[in-house]
Amino acid sequence: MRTSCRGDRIMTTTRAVIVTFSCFLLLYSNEGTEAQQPPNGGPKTVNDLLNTTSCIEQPYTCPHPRIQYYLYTRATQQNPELLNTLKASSLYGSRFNASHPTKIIIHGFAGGRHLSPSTDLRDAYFTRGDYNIIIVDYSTLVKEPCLSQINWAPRFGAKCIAQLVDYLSNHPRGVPPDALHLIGYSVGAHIAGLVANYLNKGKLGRITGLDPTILFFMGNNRSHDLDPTDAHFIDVIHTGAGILGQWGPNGHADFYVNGGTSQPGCAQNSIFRTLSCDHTKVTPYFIESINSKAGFWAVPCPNQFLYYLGFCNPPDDQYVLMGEHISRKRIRQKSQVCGTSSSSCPHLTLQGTQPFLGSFVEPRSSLPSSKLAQVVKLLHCIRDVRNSNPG
Ligand SMILES: [Ca+2]
Repeated sequence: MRTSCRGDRIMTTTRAVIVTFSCFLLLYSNEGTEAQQPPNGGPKTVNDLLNTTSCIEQPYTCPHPRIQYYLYTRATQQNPELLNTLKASSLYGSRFNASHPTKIIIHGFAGGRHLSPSTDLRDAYFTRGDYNIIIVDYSTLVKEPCLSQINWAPRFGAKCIAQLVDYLSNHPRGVPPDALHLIGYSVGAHIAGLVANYLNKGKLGRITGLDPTILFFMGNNRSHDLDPTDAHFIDVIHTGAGILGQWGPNGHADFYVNGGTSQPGCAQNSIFRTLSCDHTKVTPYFIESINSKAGFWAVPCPNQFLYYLGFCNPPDDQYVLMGEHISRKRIRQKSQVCGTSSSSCPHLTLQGTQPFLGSFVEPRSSLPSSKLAQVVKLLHCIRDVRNSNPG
């Protein structure tokens, strides 16, 4: 018993250190291009993080004043409408149009409705056409970590967003859950998945997880994070997998950009900046995919090792599109072909009974796939040679 308690304390302390380290990495990452560094006198120790201004105060009921829903349409781009989920008149009086696609954006640490990627996502969609863009703004809760609520706060946020989904679903001018596309970045990706746990009826249409954070969610209980049961379709893009992002798989299709862990242009003079850069790089990839003519194309591949060895180089018709306009139908067909048999799709065994398409992405540009693979291999060789001769 004594050993067990001591073990528990060690585990708790270790977890607190990991969480704190990760929190600061996320906090200092450049999610919000206008994000400010914590002022002097901010939290400096683990104890300081137990009760910060980012902790949620009572009453713990939804809607909560620090979790707000701002509706943007092309007509109201500069003047969003604040939705009140307790009043039917709120949606009646808004520019919400059920005939337009509806996107719900959930930011991550140090994010907010005035910050990228929320703003860039919104602008990219309006460049494309008419949408209902709802940005969930909980910026005052993620200015700094609140360790005392570290497990509970994301669930509470998800519970409130589920109330928004129910509100839209029950409203005569609203839309059902399967018409919704939730886009979550970092911890926001997990919050999007957690929403499914609190819906009164229906199932979400689509969730896009942008590098779901590894923080907080390291167990095997899939009700605690983003998994394929949370929506009809879930696509996940990994750019900092295994460091600040989860390795996955989390969805029906998981995309590992450039191998999923390290991104071009992210070699910085600080390890903090390098790791956070890999994590945040996921947002420009997805944002660019909204209006990109070339698109980001992915090749199915069982694992990273085979990818780097150049064994994943299928014919053109095997590629799938990543991002907003994902080749959903083709991915579905592949999943059905693969089923859950480990003999035809060995990588399925990684996911148990869930269909999984392991994919690795390179921007395809106009090069044919075989030529592109040669270029990729050449770049990897140059990198390896450089790494082996640091001088
Ligand atoms: Ca889940």
